[in-house]
Amino acid sequence: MTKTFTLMRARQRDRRHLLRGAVAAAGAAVLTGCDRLSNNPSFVETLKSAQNLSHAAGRIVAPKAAMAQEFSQSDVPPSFRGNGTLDPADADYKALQRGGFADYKLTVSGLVETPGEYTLEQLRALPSRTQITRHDCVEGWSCIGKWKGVPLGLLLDAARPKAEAKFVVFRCFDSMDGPSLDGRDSRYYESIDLDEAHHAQTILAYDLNDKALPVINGAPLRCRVERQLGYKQAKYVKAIELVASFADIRGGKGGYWEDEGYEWYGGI
Ligand SMILES: Nc1nc2c(c(=O)[nH]1)N[C@H]1C(S)=C(S)[C@@H](COP(=O)(O)O)O[C@H]1N2
Ligand SMILES: [Mo]
Repeated sequence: MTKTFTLMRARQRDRRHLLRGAVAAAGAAVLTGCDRLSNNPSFVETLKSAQNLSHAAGRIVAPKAAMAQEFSQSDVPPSFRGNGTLDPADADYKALQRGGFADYKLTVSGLVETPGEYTLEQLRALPSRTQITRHDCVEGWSCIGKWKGVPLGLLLDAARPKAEAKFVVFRCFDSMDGPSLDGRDSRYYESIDLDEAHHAQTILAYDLNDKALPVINGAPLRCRVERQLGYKQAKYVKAIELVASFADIRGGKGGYWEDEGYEWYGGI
């Protein structure tokens, strides 16, 4: 699938979300009117400048506690597709991979009272959640998988976010433009807000389909944010960082694909 095509898809989604945003913004406005408003560039710019508006509208459609659909064991195909990075080339990742991830540590830092580090063994010893869900990629494919991992909310409770903390940023191992080309950081990253981070189905998964997470799917640890699209499901998670804003991180849009034009709230 070409980048142009995926960006086009992202723009179509964007437009749909702007429509929802318009509904929220105009309150009683009828949809046909909003459709026309969304074709008006200055109105669209106003909407875009309200950072969380489409996000807020998504919340009206899908309230905070809504659960993503869960499936049964018989719905799970024998293998789960891989997409995006399938085998990070970065030296630090390669070193951990050679050691079977025994030296892996997840770092929790940023706007928290108690920063911390967790080995995989420690993460596996914590209470876990298992969920069979459908992954939807904007490129037009879906796949059902059984994920097991530690609820992100649990790690956040342990870290005690400061009052200013609003988002969780996932820092990944894989460079998207080749490892450290000219020293520029192109590692995959993503972000979600604290409500989404505390949602029951938001987990850091270490198992897929009853086996340790394969490298193609993000070993040793990947995020599952089940109410959102594929690109939000950060693989190869190296660290989580709590921030008040992501405006000064990289392109400022809250994620690798967001910096390329995808929407920050990737609601399904
Ligand atoms: N670190 C990292 N996370 C990532 C990606 C990636 O390239 N690197 N691709 C994203 C996209 S677009 C999708 S659809 C899913 C693919 O997950 P899978 O390989 O388990 O199918 O991971 C998401 N998370
Ligand atoms: Mo994707």
